[in-house]
Amino acid sequence: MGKILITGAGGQLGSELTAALADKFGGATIIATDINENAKDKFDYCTFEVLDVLDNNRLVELIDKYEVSEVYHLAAILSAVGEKNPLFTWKLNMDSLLNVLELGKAGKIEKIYWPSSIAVFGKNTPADNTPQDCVMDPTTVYGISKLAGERWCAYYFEKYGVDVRSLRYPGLIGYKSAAGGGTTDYAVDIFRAAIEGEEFECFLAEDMYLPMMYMPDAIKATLDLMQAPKEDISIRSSYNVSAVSFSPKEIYSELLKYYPDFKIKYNPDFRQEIAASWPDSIDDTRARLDWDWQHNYDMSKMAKDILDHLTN
Ligand code: AKB
Repeated sequence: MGKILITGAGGQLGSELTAALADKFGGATIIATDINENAKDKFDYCTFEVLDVLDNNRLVELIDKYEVSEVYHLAAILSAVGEKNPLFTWKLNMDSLLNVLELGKAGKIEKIYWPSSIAVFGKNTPADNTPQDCVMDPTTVYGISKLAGERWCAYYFEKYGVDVRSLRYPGLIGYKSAAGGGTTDYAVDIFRAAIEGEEFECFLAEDMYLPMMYMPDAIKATLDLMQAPKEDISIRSSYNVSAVSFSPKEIYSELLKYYPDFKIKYNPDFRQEIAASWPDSIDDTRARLDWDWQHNYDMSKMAKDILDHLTN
């Protein structure tokens, strides 16, 4: 096996996935890349390179230099921030994916991981227990780019045999890095407010259910999918994966058990409309059948684990 290159390694998912890949395969195997030079500080255990994913020549140069065989292409602009600059979001999310897929087609890399999202679903999607295959009418440019990206992944697999694998992540909740630009990020930020004794201003309505997943489960799902034998992967667009669903009111009530004086006020903004177009819960039977996916954390176990780590 050659080296593993991760784009967007300094981000919320990238920071933890890069560390998990280094634990599994050794730091010497890992090339962490990010557009932000300051991300370097996180990666004293592996190689770090600055990479703007729109700079295809630089990507090819790094792949040749380090003899990379696998790319985890995580760099993307997320749902909330994407709405502020739709055309650039489309360009970054799509052009960078197509560059990576082309490298797979050319035989320069053997395996690709690319994250999709519950943002591919929309207002006409069944909201409860959303099936793998159903109406998909995303309302954000991020969701449109993820849906188009899924179709490109399936296309490159079917036409050119590119081994590309993908998951439709729910909202990811971790405590190690700040979240950036998503609609589900309130569920990350609420923990710090509770610990610091601040009133939390929630940008979603109290009863807005969304599918969520604790970061260790997201990392496990990603590693399991990438390790699965090729013949077990029956979905080459992107797999539904799910763990828990909760509303702001429910996570707030959970935190009240630890911080009885914790206060919240609801001030829904444009992100409420985005959240309302996404599912409440996800049916991930195919992932469970194909590569034995199982989550470990429900909401209470997740909250306890986060608070244990942040306060001890
Ligand atoms: C976002 O909120 O944009 C992301 C996602 C669900 O893909 N966390």
